[in-house]
Amino acid sequence: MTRVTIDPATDILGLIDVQPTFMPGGELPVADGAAVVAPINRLLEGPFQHAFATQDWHPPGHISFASSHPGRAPYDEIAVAYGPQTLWPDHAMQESANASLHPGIAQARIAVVVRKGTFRHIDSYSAFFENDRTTATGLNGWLRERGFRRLFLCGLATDFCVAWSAEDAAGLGYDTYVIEDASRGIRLPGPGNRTTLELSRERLIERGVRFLTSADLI
Ligand code: VGL
Ligand code: ZN
Repeated sequence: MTRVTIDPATDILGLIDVQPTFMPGGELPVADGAAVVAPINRLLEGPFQHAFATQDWHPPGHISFASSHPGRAPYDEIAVAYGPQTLWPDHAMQESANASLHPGIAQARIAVVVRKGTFRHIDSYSAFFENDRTTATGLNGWLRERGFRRLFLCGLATDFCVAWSAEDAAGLGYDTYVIEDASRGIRLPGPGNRTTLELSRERLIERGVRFLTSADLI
């Protein structure tokens, strides 16, 4: 990837679910998940002047919790009203300490925080739409009113919430980038002996999302 010069007026850094619940010691730990904090802080002190952050923020009994479906286990897939739903350990519990933004993140430049997954009967991976693909979070309106046109996404997990956010962002017409060294994936096994990380990367590239590392941004 060639270098990308950041224009702080129209480029924004998007922190997806940088919450201890998704890091080692949390309820749904992503391997090496805490490693995203240092590169994200460098980006927040460096080229970007504006960032948004999402927080996964689930009520008790949330539809995505395996514990809400008797006889089911985490990582099973079930059918719900809006399609397939992967089940997870209970995580990102509203108002729990592990659902806060990671306390090591420099928050000065985070202009808006969007909470998602707050409806008990709909999961939400994307920063833009809940998993029914129609309930909007409002982030698109905020970004447009503020004049942002290029989104640089990072955080947890690359193959779920970052990927779904990037796919929606590209579909909404933003120039969309994923910063790989500032993201980590869950890597569930998928079809054809491939992981959800590999599958999501391919799907995103097909949709015009570009992958880069934080060293490419100046
Ligand atoms: C996420 C699974 C369940 C994520 C959130 O942040 O990628 N994954 N909830
Ligand atoms: Zn969740």
